[in-house]
Amino acid sequence: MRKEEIMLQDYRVARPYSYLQASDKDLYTAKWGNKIQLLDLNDDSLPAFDTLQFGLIGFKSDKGVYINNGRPGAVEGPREIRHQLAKMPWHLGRDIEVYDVGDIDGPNRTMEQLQESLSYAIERMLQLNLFPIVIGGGHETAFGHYVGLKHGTRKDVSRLGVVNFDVHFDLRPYYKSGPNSGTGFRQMHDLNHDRGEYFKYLVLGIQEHSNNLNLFDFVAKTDNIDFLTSQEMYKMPYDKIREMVDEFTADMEKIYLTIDMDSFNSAFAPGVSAIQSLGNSPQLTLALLEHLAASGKLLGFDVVETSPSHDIDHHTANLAATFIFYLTRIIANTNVD
Ligand SMILES: [Mn+2]
Repeated sequence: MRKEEIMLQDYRVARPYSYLQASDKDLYTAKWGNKIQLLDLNDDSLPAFDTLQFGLIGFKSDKGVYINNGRPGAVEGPREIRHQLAKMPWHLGRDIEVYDVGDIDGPNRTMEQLQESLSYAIERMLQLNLFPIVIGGGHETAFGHYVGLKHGTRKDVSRLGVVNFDVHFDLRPYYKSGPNSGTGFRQMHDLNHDRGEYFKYLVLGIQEHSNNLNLFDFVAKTDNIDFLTSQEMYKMPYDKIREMVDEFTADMEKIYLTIDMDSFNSAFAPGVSAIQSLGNSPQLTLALLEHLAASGKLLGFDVVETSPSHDIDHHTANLAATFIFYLTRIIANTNVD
């Protein structure tokens, strides 16, 4: 009878993709592929988990990249990153589970419809006490993910901040082009500005040669948006970067974290929508990611813009999976209710 209550749009339950292997009870030899379980978000008989568990969801869209005149391909990111993740050893112990809840997928739907569908799926995950790990998709993933976190989190959390590892601000105005993969954070800004609500946004890894001057102008004129360029990060001691991040995120109650794979040098991440000849180092990024995760403030994170058809020997998908491996380990130890 109550079955009608939850009916997520554009939602595909995870199929037992070939990446999943038979269960291995021996935690010393198990891999992610032996441990990941499938879960149907539309099953309303599911009780919420008593303790925080992880939920993987794919966002199968590169429509925003296409509208933004980038090279498409990120629609296959979720499949390839899952394959890389499955091969990693299980370090999460016996009390943590990872559930693959499937994909948001709709080849004939608009980008905005898919973003809305993602936001409802994220709300449902929070309701179940599943920590959302969204596997993109173009960076249009971010707006859907963010809206879901904003609406789905406890009502007493009013200061949800945003940290983005990216070459681009993704703050482009969208009144002419319409929303796309380069406008998500402007949409977040506008959404909150119109409602008089909290918005704070930090971008780490900006490349001057990859952003128009009107974006630097917008950032300079707007409160609560800050950034470090990739070149600044290269020259700064690690502790200084960490201090800057800590200062900026100090008043955030919760953090939505997003990692654009195009923030890395193409030598590390060739399979992206927009290649980068300079770019952040994966190790520095990982150190900062671990630091952010250790704050206990992360509410959800995503890895976006992996484009398998442009990848070389799965380097980019593997790097994205590596971040999931390390982030989950820290979140499991710090986000204890
Ligand atoms: Mn981006």
